Amino acid sequence: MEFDTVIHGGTIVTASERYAGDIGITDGRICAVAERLAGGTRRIDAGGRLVMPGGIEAHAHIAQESASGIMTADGYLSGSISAAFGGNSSFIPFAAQHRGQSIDDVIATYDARARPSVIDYSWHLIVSDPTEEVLHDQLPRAFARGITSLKVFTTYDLLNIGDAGMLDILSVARDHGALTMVHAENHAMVAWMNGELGARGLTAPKYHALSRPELAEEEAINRAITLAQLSGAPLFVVHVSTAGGAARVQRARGEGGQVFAETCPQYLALTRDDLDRPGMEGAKFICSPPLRDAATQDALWRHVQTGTFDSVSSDHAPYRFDGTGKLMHGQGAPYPKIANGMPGIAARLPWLFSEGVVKGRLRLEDFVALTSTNAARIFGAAKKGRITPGMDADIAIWNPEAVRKVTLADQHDNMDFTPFEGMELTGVPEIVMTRGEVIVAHGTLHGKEGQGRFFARAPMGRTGRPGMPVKEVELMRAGAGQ
Ligand code: DUC
Ligand code: ZN
Ligand code: ZN
Repeated sequence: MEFDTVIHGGTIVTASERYAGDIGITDGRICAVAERLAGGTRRIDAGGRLVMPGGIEAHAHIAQESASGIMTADGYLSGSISAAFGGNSSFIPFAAQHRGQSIDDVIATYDARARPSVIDYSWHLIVSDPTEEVLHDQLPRAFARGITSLKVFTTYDLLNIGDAGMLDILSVARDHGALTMVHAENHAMVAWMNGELGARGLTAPKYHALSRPELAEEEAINRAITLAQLSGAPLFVVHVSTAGGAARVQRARGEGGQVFAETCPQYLALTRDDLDRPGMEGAKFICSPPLRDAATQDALWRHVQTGTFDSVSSDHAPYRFDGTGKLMHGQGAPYPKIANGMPGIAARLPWLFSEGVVKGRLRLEDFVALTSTNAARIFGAAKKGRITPGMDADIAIWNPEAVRKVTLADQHDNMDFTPFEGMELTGVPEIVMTRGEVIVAHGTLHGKEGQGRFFARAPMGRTGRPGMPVKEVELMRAGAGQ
């Protein structure tokens, strides 16, 4: 067999095992994995390093306007380059519907925006306006195109769709094998806290953390899971930041629910103390849900280690520390006027490798599962996230011993700060490939603008999760002969 490329001499790591082996690649696909492979037009010597599936970033905001109209600093060129330097071969950012927009127009817009991408991409929709047409005409068309996941919000004035809207969306998604993701925080509790803090004149960045209590997330996760249970739909809870929220996910799974969840490095690496940096510096650390405390970090780590979280995603939401982003409402803006979100697409994998694998919290196989394989499985990326014949050759070769300090320049994004600045991390993705093409090698970009491709995703299967039956719904169905 002749190969375009052979990667040889590495330790292949998958979500289930590690072994010494070579990988043969032809036409962008893995076509052989064996102890030793001869040939190859190009031979890449992995030199004993780790050869893993390239990361799949399943939560990133790229070329996306917030509901209040602030554009992210990264478009698909800089966002994908930053992702690639961070060890990712593909990503699934959001395509956001704002009220009044049709889903078809949203997809056409992001189709154009994503063209410069260096890595492969798909989208999760954000649905903020679930009209009859959206539910029964536009969404099914998007699902048929392979955009098989969507996100809803329980908070923010312009995004929150309410419990009834959520039930409508969950039901439509269920009928088409699509997955509903949820940003879960109780809107009224946050609004009430904003009022209480404002009345006391407490509007510096650090009060953002108080304005969105852990209780608000725990309540909304419980409610989202309960609504998913009633509608019999699968659910993915994004950016879980609380022990109570994670425990609720864990309980639902124990009861048979098809409930998935992620957390993010910032909730494990940073605390609300970071919001209390001098002057407006704290604004850099404003994200929602907010950073918590050390006890919550410990609890979240336990959930990462014991499988409550399927993935660790960056929630890359790049708003610069200037008038285009964080400081759009001026230097002394009160926290409710400061854009929510922080960058992290390049830092996600090196941070998790260093703090997880190198510090002995995670096995290498867990790292692969949490950063690539699980996202591929859950979001229906059938050709990605695994090293086995037939898969896209999306591969990252890691030097597990190289030590690097996080700098802004190393993020290769369009930001003017990184919240991970100065952290010393062990483990570097030295070579990153997308469909057999080297896009990053030893700190140099080889990927070309526009070389990334959209990938369609499959609907979800239901096998293996019995679900959480609801008596009354079963009686209703029986009564209707369904
Ligand atoms: N939720 C996100 O997922 N990202 C940025 C801001 C937010 O509220
Ligand atoms: Zn969110
Ligand atoms: Zn997000």
